[in-house]
Amino acid sequence: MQRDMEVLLVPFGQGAGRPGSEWGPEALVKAGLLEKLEAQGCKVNRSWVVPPAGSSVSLEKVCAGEQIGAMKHSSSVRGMNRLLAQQASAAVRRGRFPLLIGGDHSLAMGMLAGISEHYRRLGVIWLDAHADMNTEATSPSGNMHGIPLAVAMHVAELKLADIWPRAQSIDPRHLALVGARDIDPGESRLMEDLHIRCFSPQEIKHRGAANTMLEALQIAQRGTDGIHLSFDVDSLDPQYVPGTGTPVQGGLVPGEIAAAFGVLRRSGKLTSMDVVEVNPQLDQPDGRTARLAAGLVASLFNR
Ligand code: EXY
Ligand code: MN
Ligand code: MN
Ligand code: MN
Repeated sequence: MQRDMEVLLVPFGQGAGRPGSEWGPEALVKAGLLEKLEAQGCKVNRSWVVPPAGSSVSLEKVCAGEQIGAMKHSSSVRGMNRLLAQQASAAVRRGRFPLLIGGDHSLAMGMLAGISEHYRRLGVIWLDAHADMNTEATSPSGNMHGIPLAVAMHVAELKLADIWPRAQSIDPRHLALVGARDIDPGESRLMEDLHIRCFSPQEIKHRGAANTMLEALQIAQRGTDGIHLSFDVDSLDPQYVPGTGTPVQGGLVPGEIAAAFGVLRRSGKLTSMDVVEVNPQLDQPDGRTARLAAGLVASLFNR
């Protein structure tokens, strides 16, 4: 895997239903993630993705635009993702490995929008307790972090192309969900219609995490020229990640994520990734969620 990295730190959490994930990047930096990557020989170019400090343009103004239906903070979410898409696209153009440190999961829209410009077909592995593919019409919460995959597949009102003009939509045939266990009715209908492969925690525990990730990797790499890993820390069981905003019982244990990441590391096939939904305001005082996430992400780049 490319070890010349563009680490995009995005302190933004308005896609989530509760505040706090905007402090995720700071917590992951404090947990030593960047030093861990450098210790594995990665060249870490870091940039904070916010409107230039002191600029007359506030984040709110950058994000001006009409509300999309009932989706909360939709104009600021879209604006922030436009900023991110520009930087993600530039990172790929520079030949670097884009790593997004969020922030809530709506930021995957900006990553996929900017990165997809540079690939004929981009595969996606979505590691998450949730399917994140409600549309504006089916979302039960109105929170934008619940729709990024519907946006990425161009089945929502909002499209990747609204975020980055040269974005390409993600083909559901190149998408694998790993760990999903809290799926809304609208999402399961979509998953059925689009024949999206979803590996539940039960299946993962039965087959083993490494075997499961091998199959997910085959799905994401068949006919594609790049693979994006979207790592939502709530894929882990809440007992290990108290610091996340939408915990769901029956999740994966750290050893399973580590085994799955070992398969991805050895494949060398990942071309970009994000780590999202760390919410330090909900974490234990010892910062265990950020520390666990930092260790797992760095393990993907072990020499
Ligand atoms: N499916 C629920 C919704 O759409 O509101 C919950 C989504 C949680 C999304 C988090 C990021 O994974
Ligand atoms: Mn809100
Ligand atoms: Mn998610
Ligand atoms: Mn989730």
